[in-house]
Amino acid sequence: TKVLIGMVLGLIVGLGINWTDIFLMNGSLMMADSFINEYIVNGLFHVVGKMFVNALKMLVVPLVFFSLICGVCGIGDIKLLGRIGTKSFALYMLTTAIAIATAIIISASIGIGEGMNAVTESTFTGKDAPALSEVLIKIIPTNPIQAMAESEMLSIIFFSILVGISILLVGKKAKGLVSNVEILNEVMMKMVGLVMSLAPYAVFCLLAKAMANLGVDLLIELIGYVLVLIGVLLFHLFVTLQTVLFVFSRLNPLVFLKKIRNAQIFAFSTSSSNATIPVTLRTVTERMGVNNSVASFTVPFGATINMDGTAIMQGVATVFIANVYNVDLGIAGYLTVILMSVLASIGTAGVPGVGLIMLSMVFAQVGLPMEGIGLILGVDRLLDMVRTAVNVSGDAVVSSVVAKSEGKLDTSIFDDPDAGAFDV
Ligand code: DAS
Repeated sequence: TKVLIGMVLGLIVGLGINWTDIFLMNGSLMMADSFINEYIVNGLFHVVGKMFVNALKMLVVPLVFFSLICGVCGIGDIKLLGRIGTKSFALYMLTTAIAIATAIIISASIGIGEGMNAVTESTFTGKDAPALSEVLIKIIPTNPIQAMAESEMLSIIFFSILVGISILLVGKKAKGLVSNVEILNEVMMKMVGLVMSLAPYAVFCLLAKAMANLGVDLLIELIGYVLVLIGVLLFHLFVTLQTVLFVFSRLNPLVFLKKIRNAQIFAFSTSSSNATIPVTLRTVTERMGVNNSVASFTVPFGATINMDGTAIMQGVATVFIANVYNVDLGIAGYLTVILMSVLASIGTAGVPGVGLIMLSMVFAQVGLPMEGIGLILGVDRLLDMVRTAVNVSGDAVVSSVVAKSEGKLDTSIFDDPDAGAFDV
């Protein structure tokens, strides 16, 4: 709610300043107007907003590094990686890739954010999106520390996964190390929480500044962005995920949606897939009949590496900001965004607001201005709730499909709409 208040106040103050610019034509008030623009809008608001966006970027490298090692080590021993690990990993990546491709195709064909022609404060030299071959080669870092220093995220993701697998190969001796990495991951989640607690103030400043400079057409564009994003999220939830469910396992989609309602409600209200794990686990085992031997792996694994809703936000936001700032990403650019978002969703821990942190990483990779984050920050906290509910729905779909393929789905439970019903 504090973020929503920050958002509404930011819009009002920004619009107010924008309108005074129009009406303050006579001499005496001109001074006040230029003071407001000079020292408040492009002074205070600009500084606070920039500091918050920097704080988001500050979190990315350590967050991805520790949450990825944690996620891979969470797989347990390498043997478990076998059929269940490979199947769920492949399905998680498939649904995420379909999610973001859908998001990009729909938002690019609608053309959201076009005609805004916003300019960034810094003369934004849009570095051309790197060629895909270049992107693939860079996945393997020559110097992992340098990759971290330069936020080369694909290299960091590759290196972190390799570290995780290598720790597993060390076996029992590394038990202490694994628990230390888990603690460091927890430290990073707390740090995300600290930074996100500043979001209301940052949202106010970033939106007030953007509105003061861009006026009411930004508001109209933002409403378009929110509507398209929610539309794509719902399309993915009711069409894509149901199709995957039906194609792979002939399970009744309508019954499925009724059964996962509790997990979706909890995810919506907490905006955190991680916090929802206990509810998702209980839903998937007691309401859907997935055997615990599968669910205990696929649900936490999904909460860490599977983020269909987040990938959709990253697809829509990238198209929106590219159009607002008139940056032509081209096919190679969008393919890089799809690759980045799928990989970023692997490294995104399921806590509130991390999707936005990963978005700054995607923007950096394809050369979009960081200021763009400020434009959508205000509405993002609202959308985080919807996309987290979509994230956990994807976890539940893949858990059911993998269980069905392993003969570990109790269809008598699944087909009974009221089996295992419970309240959160
Ligand atoms: N809130 C994150 C989650 O828990 C998703 C996001 O931030 O995009 O899944």
